[in-house]
Amino acid sequence: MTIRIGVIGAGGMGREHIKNLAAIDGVEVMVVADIDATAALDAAGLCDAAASTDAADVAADSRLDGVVIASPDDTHADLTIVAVERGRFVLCEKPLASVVADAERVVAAEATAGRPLVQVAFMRQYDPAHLQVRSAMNDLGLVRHVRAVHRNTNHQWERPLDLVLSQSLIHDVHTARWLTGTEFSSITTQVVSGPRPVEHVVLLGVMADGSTVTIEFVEAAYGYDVELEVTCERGMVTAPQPAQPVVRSEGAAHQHVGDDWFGRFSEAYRLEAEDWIAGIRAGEVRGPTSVDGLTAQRVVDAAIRSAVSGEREQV
Ligand code: ISE
Repeated sequence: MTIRIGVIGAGGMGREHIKNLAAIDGVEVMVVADIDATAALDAAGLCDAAASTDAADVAADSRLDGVVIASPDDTHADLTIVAVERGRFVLCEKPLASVVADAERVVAAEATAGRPLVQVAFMRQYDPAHLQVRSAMNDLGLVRHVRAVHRNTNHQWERPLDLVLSQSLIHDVHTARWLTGTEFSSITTQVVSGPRPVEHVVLLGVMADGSTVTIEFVEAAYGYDVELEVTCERGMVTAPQPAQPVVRSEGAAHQHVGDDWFGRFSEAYRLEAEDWIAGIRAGEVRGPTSVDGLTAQRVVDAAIRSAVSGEREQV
């Protein structure tokens, strides 16, 4: 049976999903929507799809089995709800919503639909390096500490703290929940501003089982770089960096780091797309759920409160 997909949002992430979905046997990307007609046409051309400028129309399209939502963050919740109310499967880019109340509306709509339909694109769960960490943890006993470092090269952006948290660190929040299997109970935020409103953020989370999490974000000039380290009762595991050749020339040795997430997580995006489609075929959601999206948003909300109050905040 052919699985018919609509993609909303023809920016970088929308195009990444189109490329990966169109490469899967038995998948047809039927329509691509973007408010910018030229961008919609261009992205639709990647997979011979129709182009549309009406996102809500695509979310409601009864010919589709699934809808990918990769439009601006503040449109995610409403478009997801339109699709869910019509029984469509959704792969929604993170964040599920820009505020907790909207994420709660999505979870409520899915409950009313009576079956799981929404996957949130926390794609690190599919990253081979993250999966290796998780599997190595099996022999090391209980988790005591998770340390995540997230370095971005968004030099052109001047993001305020709420966007750094809801667009970037929300990934690390989800990773910590996924790896520890428990929830954040409190969080403390420290922010350092410089030329940009946010140069460096450190989050210290205490989990419900007493383990701790530190998440650091830095605007880095040299490249996009993500690190993960988990300390358990009987050992410690770090995520391997993607394999890259070491090139020696002109008296120096070089190893490519890359400057965006499309390179670093290309395999994760590909595996995420395959698993989402396999889930649609089986009539289930296999990856991170709407409740994961909502829970991560609540942690982000508490982190924002902590930055304002200067205190440790309950999640
Ligand atoms: C971006 O939106 C992403 O989703 C990337 O995965 C993340 O690492 C980056 O910080 C975000 O800006």
